[in-house]
Amino acid sequence: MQLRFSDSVLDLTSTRVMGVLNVTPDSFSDGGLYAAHQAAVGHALQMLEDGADIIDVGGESTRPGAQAVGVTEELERVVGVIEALRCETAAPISIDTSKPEVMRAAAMAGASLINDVRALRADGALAAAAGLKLPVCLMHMQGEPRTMQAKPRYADVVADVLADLEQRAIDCRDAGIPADRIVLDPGFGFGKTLAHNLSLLRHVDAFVATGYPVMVGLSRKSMIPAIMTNAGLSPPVSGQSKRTAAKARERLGGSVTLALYAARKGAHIVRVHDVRETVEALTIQAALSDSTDN
Ligand code: 7PM
Repeated sequence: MQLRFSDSVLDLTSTRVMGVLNVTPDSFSDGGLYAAHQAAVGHALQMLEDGADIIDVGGESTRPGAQAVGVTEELERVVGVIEALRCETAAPISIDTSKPEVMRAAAMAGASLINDVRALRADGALAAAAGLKLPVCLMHMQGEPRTMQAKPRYADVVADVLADLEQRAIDCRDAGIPADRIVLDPGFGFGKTLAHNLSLLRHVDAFVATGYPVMVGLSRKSMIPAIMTNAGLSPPVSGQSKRTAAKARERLGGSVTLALYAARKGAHIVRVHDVRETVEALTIQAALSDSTDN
């Protein structure tokens, strides 16, 4: 299994790591856009040094209940970062967006992959992606970010999400995106309860069985504290008041554990914030499965 970019190929025989680069005003520096861009590029280069295989650049917060971001603002956030990063590295850069204008500008700036949590459902997105001839990651989401966690319902979450993604892959192929440019993602936390997320994770192999490369995003998601609370551990603290760094650290062990489990279930790409720790865990797991006893 491999993923073909326009100028390179990513071998997916072992699990690959996608590093998350959020370029939102709060995520890097309060010293203006230029300083934020510089900090973002620095962080991306650090993730590559730590072993990331792909950098996922995102300028729109898809957090449940988040404000929609306008095209101009999203373009301002991501295009400069992709251009600057492209000058520094040949590593594949992914653009996390649903907007066709952003897809086109990102591709011009050097992006190699389109990662869309709305699976190219926005007006013009499917045609834009097909025209750009870039590989696409189709993520499953039930509902819209603002309301998706209200009452997620499935008859059979694994079968339903799988059927939705397979249908979407067919729609994309009909629109001219070849099968070998399609990646599927169950969309953990996007219109799913904890029970839904756990079922999907236990059955990641069912997604792998489709023959498409499978990506998963579990890093720092709320299912981690949810599991701990259910186990009677880590009493829920007032989430809003807590500093981002403290929250991230609190979810590190859970994030690495979930990434490792998904990799064992055959996931080809794990999308993570904590690249160094994830690469370390995956490398150790690989050494344990590869080595012959003596
Ligand atoms: C707040 C909550 C901020 C959740 C950001 C998020 C995925 C993704 C995201 C995923 C793919 C995050 C999410 N999640 N793209 N973009 N798969 N393909 O945790 O699971 O980064 S945004």
